Amino acid sequence: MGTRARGLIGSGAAALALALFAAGCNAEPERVGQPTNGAVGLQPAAAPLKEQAHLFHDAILMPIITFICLLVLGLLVWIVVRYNKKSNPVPAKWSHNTLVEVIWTVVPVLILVFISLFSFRLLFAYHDMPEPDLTVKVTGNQWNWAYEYPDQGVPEYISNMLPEEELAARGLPHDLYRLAADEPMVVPVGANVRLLVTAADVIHAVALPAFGLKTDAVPGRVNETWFRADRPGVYYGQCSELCGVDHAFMPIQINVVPRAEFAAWVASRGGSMTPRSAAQAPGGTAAQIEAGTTGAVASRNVSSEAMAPAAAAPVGATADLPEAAPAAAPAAQ
Ligand SMILES: [Cu+2]
Repeated sequence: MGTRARGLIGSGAAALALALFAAGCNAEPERVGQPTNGAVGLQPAAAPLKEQAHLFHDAILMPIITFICLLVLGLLVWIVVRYNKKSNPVPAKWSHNTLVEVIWTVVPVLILVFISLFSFRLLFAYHDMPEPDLTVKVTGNQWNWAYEYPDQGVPEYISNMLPEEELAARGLPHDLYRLAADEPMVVPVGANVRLLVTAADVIHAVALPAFGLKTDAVPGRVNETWFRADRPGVYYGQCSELCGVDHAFMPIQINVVPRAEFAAWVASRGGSMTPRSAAQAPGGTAAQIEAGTTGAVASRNVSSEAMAPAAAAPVGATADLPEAAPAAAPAAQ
């Protein structure tokens, strides 16, 4: 086969691939809270952190990546055309050029520093959680998730994947297989939700693309993250740390509902919207859950009044302390 014929076949294949790619992009309208068949790019944002992540990806990373790819491609084509054996029969003999080496070292450093400015801003946005309106304790198990609302007194419940046959029974599309759960996490719209994430056996990870969530669930440790869902809806994510044979079967479903509906849901679970004290909450308050760990978050958001007496008290003297004090005791030991 001649070079020309091969070239024609090559460009034909490229055009076909492009057409298929474009057709795939427009296969169906983009969905919020779940993947879209054939779509390319990030899922639509439904929370401020994800919006910032989109901005970072679309406005900073993609232009830089595209520019670098085109630049390298251009250089490559130039070298191939201009310096092949036919066009350049007598090659140059030099092997170093200090100026060029300085440029290709300094310019990438400047590009990385530029990216890092925006990257750190996003990282700080994740770290600087606003005052939480709600705390949900999330525990990864082989192979399901457990959710608990310590401040509302909603005891821990297990969220399992909805079996394939159950989807049709509930009138859900088959696309939601391995995304839909039988007992979702429920949160009110517009609330700052703090997630305290841990695991009971091996490492799992909470990931929900529409909110920009991804946090490891590590046994013996509590990791903290947050989100605020801007609009009601049903949002889907999955465990994102290979955790065993059923790793692909432990989805995360978060239902974002109006506040009144959330209050009704809490009541249906035997909880109450009035925050409970340490003594009343069945599994301890959010502060207790945090204080019970030795991880980095152990002292965050635990009030100083709660921490101080426990730190000073000898072991066994906790009975005389204010109600919240036992919460801090494990952290002080
Ligand atoms: Cu997993």
